[in-house]
Amino acid sequence: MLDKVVIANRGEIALRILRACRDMGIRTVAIHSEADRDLMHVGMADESVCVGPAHSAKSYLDIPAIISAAEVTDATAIHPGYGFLSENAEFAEIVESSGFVFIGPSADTIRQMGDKITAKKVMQAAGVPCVPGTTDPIGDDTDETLRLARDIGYPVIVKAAGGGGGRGMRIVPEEDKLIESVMLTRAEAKAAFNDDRLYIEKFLLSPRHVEFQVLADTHGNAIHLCERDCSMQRRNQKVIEEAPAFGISEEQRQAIGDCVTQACREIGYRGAGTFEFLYEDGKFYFIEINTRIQVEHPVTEMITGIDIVKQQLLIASGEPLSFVQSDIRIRGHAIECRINAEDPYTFIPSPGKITHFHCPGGPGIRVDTHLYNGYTVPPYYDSMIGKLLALGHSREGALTRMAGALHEIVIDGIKTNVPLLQDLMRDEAFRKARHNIRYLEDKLDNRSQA
Ligand code: MV4
Repeated sequence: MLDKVVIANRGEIALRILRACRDMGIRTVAIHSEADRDLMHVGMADESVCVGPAHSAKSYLDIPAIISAAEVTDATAIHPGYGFLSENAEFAEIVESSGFVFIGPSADTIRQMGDKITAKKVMQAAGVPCVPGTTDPIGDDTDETLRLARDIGYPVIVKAAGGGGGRGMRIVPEEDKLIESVMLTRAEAKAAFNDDRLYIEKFLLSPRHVEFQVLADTHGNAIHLCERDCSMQRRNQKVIEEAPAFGISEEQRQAIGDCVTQACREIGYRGAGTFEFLYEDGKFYFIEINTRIQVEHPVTEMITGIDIVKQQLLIASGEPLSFVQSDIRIRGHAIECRINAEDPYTFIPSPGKITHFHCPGGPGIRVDTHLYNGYTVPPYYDSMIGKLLALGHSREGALTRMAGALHEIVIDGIKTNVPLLQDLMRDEAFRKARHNIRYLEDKLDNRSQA
C-alpha cells in the first residue's frame, strides 16, 4: 500500500485527494504556491511544502520543485489531480525514474493518447467507433487533401494531432476554404505544440458530449462506470454535467462500454480514464481519451457508489480491482454544477475574499469545495471554486434537489455563476434534456441581443 502521497495540485481536487488518502490511512504532503498557504487542504495535510511563487509555471508546473518536495518528505507516490501536470508524459516519466509511483497511466500511454492521431488509430483498431475522417496525418499535396475532404463530405474540421480539449482545430464549411484553413491550422499547431501533423474529420453540427468513465488495474482487468453527459458547456468549459446520459439504452451502454474496456485491455491502460465521444442521431463517435481524474468524476461516484480517487490509489499500489462489470449497478441520476468565481453573464473572473459562505446540504446533496468563511480566492488560477452535486431517484428528482441547493447556497464577497446555474435549472430545453454542445452559447447570444 502507498505510504505517503504528494498532492501535486490545489483547490477542491487537492482536498478531494487528501480525503481519499485519509480514508485509506495514507499520509499526505500538500505542495502549494506562495499564494496558496491558506488553502484548506494545506492545513489538513500531514506535511506541506511551498514549491514556488504564485505563477503556476514557477510552482504547480515546476517539475524539479515538485520532485524535490517528494524527496525531502520521503514520499512514495505523486497524485497529479487534473490540469497542471496531470497529462504531461515527461512528468510521469520523471516521477517514476526518480523512484516514485505516478498515480495515473504509464508515461507511454499518456504520450500515445496525447497524440490524437495515434489515439484515434489505436481506438479504431480496437473496434471503438470514431468520427469519419483521416487516420493518418495529411501531407502537403493539396490535391490529395482536397480529395480526402471531398470524400469525407463538407463541413469538415481540421484538427492538430497535438491539440485536444478544443485547442488546435478549425471548422471548414466548404471546399474553397480548405487549403487556407489547413495552412493556418498547421502554423498554429507548429507554434503551440511543436508538432504540425493534422487530420481531418467530418464536422458534426450539433452533437452531445458523452463520455465513458473507465477503471483498469495492472492485472488486466478493466471495467466502465457508465457514462456522463457534459453537453452544457461554453467555450470548451463545462458548466453542468450529469450521469447517466439521458436517452442511452442499456444495450448501447453495454456495447460502447464493452468497446472501451476492451481497448483498455489491449493498450494496457492503468488507472482511471475517460473516453470522450460525440453523440449524434443515436450514434457514438470517439474523439479523444483523457488519462486523468476529471472534474466531473463525482456524478459517476454518486450513481455507482464507487470512490474513483480511492480506486486510483488502490490501482497505483498494485491491487486488483475488487469488483467486476456485473457488480456495477447504477442507482438514480446525478447532476453537477460547477461553481465559478466570475460574473454570471460576462464571465469575467471575480477573485477576492469570501465574507460569508453557507454550504447547502440535505439528502442527496454533495459539495466538493475548498471554500470557507474568510478564504480569499486568488486571481492566479482557474476560476472554479467548487462543485455542487445532487442525486435523485430520477433526473427530475435530481433537478429539483439541485434547484433547492442553488437556492440555499450563499457565497458573499465575490461574484459567482450561481445566478446562471439557477437560470439553467429553469430552462425548458435543459429540463427536457434537449440541449447539445451548442445550446448554452446560443442561449447566451440570444440573451445579450435581447
Ligand atoms: C468535434 C466537433 C464536431 N465534429 N469534432 C472540441 C473539443 C475537443 N474535445 C473536440 N471538440 C469538438 N470536436 C467533430 N468531428 C465539435 C467539437 C466541440 C466540442 C466537443 C465537445 C464538447 C464541447 C465542444 C465545443 C465545441 C466544439
